[in-house]
Parts: sequence; structure tokens; C-alpha cells
Amino acid sequence: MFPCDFAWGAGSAAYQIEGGWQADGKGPSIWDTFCHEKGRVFGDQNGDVGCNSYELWEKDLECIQQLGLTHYRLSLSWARLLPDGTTRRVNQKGVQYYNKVIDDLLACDVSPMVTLYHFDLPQALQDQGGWKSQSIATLFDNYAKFCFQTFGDRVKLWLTINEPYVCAKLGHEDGIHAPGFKEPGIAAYLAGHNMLRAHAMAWHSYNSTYRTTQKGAVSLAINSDWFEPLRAGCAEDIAATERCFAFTLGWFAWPVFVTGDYPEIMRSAIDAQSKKLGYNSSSRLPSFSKEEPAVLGTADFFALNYYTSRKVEPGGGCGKVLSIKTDRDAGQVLDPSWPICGVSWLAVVPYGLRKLLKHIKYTFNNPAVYITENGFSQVGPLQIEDVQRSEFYKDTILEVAKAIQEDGVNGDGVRGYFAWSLLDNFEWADGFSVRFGLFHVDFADANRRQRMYHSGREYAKMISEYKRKKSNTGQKVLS
Ligand code: PNW
Repeated sequence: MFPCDFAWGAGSAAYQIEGGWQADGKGPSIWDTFCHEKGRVFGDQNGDVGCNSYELWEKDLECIQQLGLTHYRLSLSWARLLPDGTTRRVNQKGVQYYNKVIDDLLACDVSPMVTLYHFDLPQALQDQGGWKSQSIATLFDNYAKFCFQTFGDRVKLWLTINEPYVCAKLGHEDGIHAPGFKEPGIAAYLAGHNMLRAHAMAWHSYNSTYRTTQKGAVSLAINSDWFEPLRAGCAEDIAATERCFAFTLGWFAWPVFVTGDYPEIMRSAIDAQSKKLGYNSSSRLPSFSKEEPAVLGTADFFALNYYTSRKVEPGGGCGKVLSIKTDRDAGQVLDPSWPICGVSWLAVVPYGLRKLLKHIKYTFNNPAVYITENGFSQVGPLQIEDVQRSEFYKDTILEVAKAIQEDGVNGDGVRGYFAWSLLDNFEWADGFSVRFGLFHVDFADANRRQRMYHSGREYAKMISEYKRKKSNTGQKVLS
């Protein structure tokens, strides 16, 4: 049973698809810098051209229409709109580009869901300290206000920051995403903290200045795997599983949805390791200042990016150096029965999404939920008949239906599902070697020829079936 206004979408992100990295006055972002350094990305590839959506947007729109999407999730490139990251100078060509995208979508009866930040910080702001710097929150808030002001008459679903976890950990702890810092156990907590501050400020700005006239909703996209104990009923494994949740989902969802602060499990684990390793400052995980706008309650819905699941046992806590892994003290393994798709981190576990939705319902007080990302990747030669991915989408969407129907994740419940991704695109550190698209993109072709995968056809069928039933039954819709 999918509600009558269920959102059927697909997603993308500016740096992954747009190209036009220097076009019409765009400023450089940290991903431009990162990719242009040798040895950072698979094959030293970059998003200079990407899917060339900056020039070929109309073709993307055709793909969106062929799928029959009701919603399209895109992100804005901060440095395309504000080349040096500040509102001192607005790049009107950038504004025009996004105005056209948004207007075209609406003219086709597709609602935009817009992410303000999807990993691509203006380089000018990185040069001033980036997410590690306190002042980034105000700069982000100014950028957010500019976007609400400029596009908010038409955009009703906003995401401030995509996956602060990935941005903090992969960018500041592991160094495999831009800005490429390897400062384990310290920088990620600081960057994550400033992302939460930035998000909260932007939400408050929307709430106090734009909400009454624009009537939209604002959240942040939080990624989490589904975690379960390796040995069912084993107390150590259960405790380790709780730590995994605290250090992933809880890190960003707890402050926003539960207490206004980090999960107690997380803080005490970090403090204990600091002590053990003789790190004097107890403040690796910063605290929220009472002087600043509260972070609690700064989401109008829960935006979940779900990809995979993990079995958990204790492990890693004996590390001799500071790191998130040492703090978390939990090892994550894959169940051998789970098939692997494309990339090694991505085991196919559709039921994990159902369990996670139920977990979110009970942990975060039954919020409205949009699944803002979920997908399946391919590597290797072109397989237009991607049967395995088609099965993945069918199985996963069935699990969403079960969550709604059998677990009672309804009422406010699940409001929408966004497949990742509309197009094959620049998959960050994996470059173009990993393909998540519902459409194949030929990156050797100057026109970036697009071809719908079998999975795209299947997803389109599911959506049209939903629309058909909706027009027959009016209110509630049988899946
Ligand atoms: C998400 N990992 O990022 C992003 O939001 C998308 O832009 C991306 O294309 C998608 O997932 C698929 O990867 C992730 O290495 C990037 O664990 C890397 C990881 C997870 C998520």
C-alpha cells in the first residue's frame, strides 16, 4: 500500500553529472582540485565533463520523462552559483542554469528535490579551512538563504547536506574523498560537527524567513547501513551493533531528532579511547553551544540513503592510534549469503531497508521518511539487460511496501523512494568505472549518448502501474 502522493524519483549530484567545471564563471570546488591531483581517483579521471548535463540538460529531462518520475533529486553546485563561496558575487549564468532545470521539471509535472551540498565545497572556502573551520556554518547559511530566496518559490523539498558521514569520514579521516585529509580520530568529528551546525542554521533560516510563504520542507540526507549482530543473541555483538548505529546513523540523526546532542554511546566511547591513548583534550567530539540555534528539531522529515547491510562483532578497539575505528570498536563483516554487486562495499540486502525503516520509526519518533538514495552498481562491460539490478529494485521496493503495510511505517511514514541514480555518472573515487545509472551513458561519445537499462524499463513499469492504480482507486494504492 503506497500512499496516494508517494514520490517516485531518481537522484543525481552536481559534480557527478554536470561537467562544465569552468563554464560561464563557475568557481572551482574541492572535487575539481582533488581530481586534478594525480593518484586520487581511479584512472586519474575527473568530472570536468561528466555527463555534460550543464550543456545537455534537456537530454536528462527526456530520461526523467521516459521513466515517468514524479520527483527528481538534483544538487546545486555552490561554486557555480557563488564562485568564491560567498554572496559577495553571484554568478547569474549559474542561476539561469538551475532556473531552467527547475522550470523545465515543473513544466513536465516533476517536482524537484534539491540538495544544497553534495560533497563539492567551493575551493575558496576550503582555502579558509573548509568544514574544519567554525565560520563555515555562517557561510553555508548565507548560501542556503540565497538558494531559498532564489529558487524556493518553486522548490518545496530541500536537503541541506548530503551524507555528512561520508563527507566527514571519507573526506577527513580516510582521505579518499575531497579534500583528502587523513587526520584520523579528530578532523571527521570536527567537520561533522560544523556540518550539523551549518544544517541547523539553514533550517532555522528557512523556518523563520521562508516557511510561511514558500511552504516547503527541509532536512538533511543521512546515510546508514542496516547493522545486525553477527551472532544472534550474543551480548557483545549486540553492544557492538549499537555502537555501529551510534557512529553512523546516530552521529547525525541523534542530535537532530532525539536530544540535540550526540548519542551517549558515541561520546563515552570516544572519551574512553582518548583517555586510554593519552589524548588530553576530552573534546575530540565537540559539544553544541547553548548560544547557537538548537540543532534538535531541525528536520521536517527523515531523508535516508540506504545501500547495504553489515553483520557486527566487537573489534578494532585495541588500536594504538586515534581513529573512528578504534573509538567504535566494532568489526563489520558481510554475510556470505549476500550477493555483491559492482563495488566491494555493496552487498545486496533488500530486507535491510525494511528493518532500517522500522528502526527509524521507533528510534526517531515516527518521522515522515523519504528514501533519498538506494541503488545497485555495475562494473565492467556494458550490460543493458541488467537483470540482476532489475531484481534488486523489485525486491527492494517490495521491502518498502512491506514496511508500510506490515510494520506500520505509515501515517507519516514512508513518503517516497529515489533510485540512485538517474544516469551512470562520475562515481567519486571510483571515477567512471562504477555505474549506478538507470540509463547507460557512453562517456566516449561527445553527446554522452544515453540508453535506458532494462532496470530503467522495469522501474518505469512499476511507476506507471502505481499511477494507473492511483487513477482507478483514487485514494489508497495497492502495491
Ligand atoms: C553516496 N562508500 O556516496 C552518494 O550520496 C552518491 O553521490 C554516490 O554516488 C552513492 O552513494 C553511491 O556510492 C557514497 O565508499 C560514496 O562507502 C561512497 C560510499 C558510500 C556512499
